[in-house]
Order: sequence, then C-alpha cells, then structure tokens
Amino acid sequence: MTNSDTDLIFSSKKSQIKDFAFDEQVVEVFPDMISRSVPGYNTIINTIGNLSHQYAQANTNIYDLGCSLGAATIAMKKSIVQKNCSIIGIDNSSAMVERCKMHVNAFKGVSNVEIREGNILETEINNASMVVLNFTLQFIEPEVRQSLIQKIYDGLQPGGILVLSEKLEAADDVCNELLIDLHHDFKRANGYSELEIAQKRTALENVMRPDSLDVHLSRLKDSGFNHVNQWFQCFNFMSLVAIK
Ligand code: GEK
Repeated sequence: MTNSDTDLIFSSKKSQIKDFAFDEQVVEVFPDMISRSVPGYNTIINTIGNLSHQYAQANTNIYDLGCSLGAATIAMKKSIVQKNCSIIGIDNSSAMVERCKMHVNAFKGVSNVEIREGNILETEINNASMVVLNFTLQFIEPEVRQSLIQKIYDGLQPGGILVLSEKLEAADDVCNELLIDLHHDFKRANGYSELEIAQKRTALENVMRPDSLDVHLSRLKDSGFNHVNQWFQCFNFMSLVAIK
C-alpha cells in the first residue's frame, strides 16, 4: 500500500538520471526513504537520543550537522535534561530546513533549538559537548573531510562526543560486493524494485562517496580523538563514537 509520503521517486523509468539532490520532492518522502534505505536508522536515532542524555553538558552547544528533517535533533531535544543547552541543526537544503523547523517545534524539551540553513563547512563549532554527523560526511567533498573533523575536534569540550554514522565501502572488494548485495536485499524486502534500486544507485554515484572504516578511524585519530569505537554496523552502514 502506498500513500503520498511513500518514496516513489525512482519507480518509473527515467530517460536521464540526474545527480541526487535534497530538493522538495525528496523532502516530501524523506522519512520513508531513509527508513527503507538505511538499515538500523531508527536504532541509530534512538541511540543518539540516549547519548545526548548522557553526554550533553550544561551551558554548551550540541550540533546536528546535515540535520535534514531533524530526526536526531528531535531525539536530543526529547532526551537532554542538562540546563542551558543549545541544539543547533544545520542543513544547506532550504527545503529541508523549512520543514525541519516545523517538525522540531512539535516536540517538547528543555533545550533551546535553532535550525539554520547553511553549509557545515562554513559553520563555527564552539563550546560543544556533542556533535552529530548522521550520514552527512559521505556527501562532503573528500578533500575537506579531514579539516571538518578537525574543526569538530577543536570545537568540542573535553569529554565531548562526536557521533559519526556513514555508509561504508569495505576495503576488500569481494566483501564490499557482498555487503552491497545484502543492502540491496534489505531494500527489496522494504518494497523497492530493481529499477528503483538501480536508478537511485546511479543518481548517488557522483554525490555520495563512502570511505572505508580504516579511513574514518585514521582521520579521527589524526584529528586528535583518542577514544574511538564503532558501536553499530548492519551491512555497509555503521555508526561510531569519538570522545575528546
Ligand atoms: C538524519 N542527519 O535524518 N552543509 C549542510 N548540509 C549538508 C551539506 C553541507 N555542506 N552537504 C549535505 N548536507 C540526517 C540525515 S542526509 C543523509 C542526513 C541521507 C545535508 C543534505 O542537505 C541532507 O539533508 C543531509 O546532509 C544528508 O539523521 O539522506 O542519506
């Protein structure tokens, strides 16, 4: 059964497949799209909420970089009990930001929440106790990923936490193919057709460039993070924590 919130963007054959963009059409179906495409998405969002309950420090900032419709921001807004925290959600898609503001306002919390339209590469990170990059880094140009992670490390308070969730490219080609196949099985089981899977894959080819786990770990280490652990993986999707 489908309704107007169901992701049907790639369901009919397209003569030309444009690069994927977070535009109004995507915003309309985004919650359905991400939950049917990213294994463990709800678990990761709930865990971000739990981590914020533990790691948010009073009188600090909490950043959700590439916040989309604010799922992680809302999970943190509902969970943070520490006094005088400001949650700042940033996304460079105006369609996402407009809708995100409405979503976030619908939930109660003790923290101040600000949703901004902007480029996370140009955003200052300061006095932070928690930073979330939930499936956003993979859309950032590879050459500037190190400086973004460095900026996050520098902006965190001691004891502050970064949650980094990403699609992975396994270092071993055979294993990489296996994980891709398992992910496609997951999408089929969630109702996506072969045509939808193939056309979405083409649309993402130039805009989403996953790294290997080793690349993520050395980037975090090189930025100064000494406490890093992957806490989640399902097929080629993972989440890790890095604590300053
Ligand atoms: C969630 N975190 O639901 N500056 C700001 N935003 C950006 C930039 C940039 N340079 N590049 C991409 N984005 C969310 C899901 S989605 C992941 C994140 C996905 C934004 C982009 O507009 C989009 O909203 C988001 O990063 C990536 O927990 O759809 O697979």
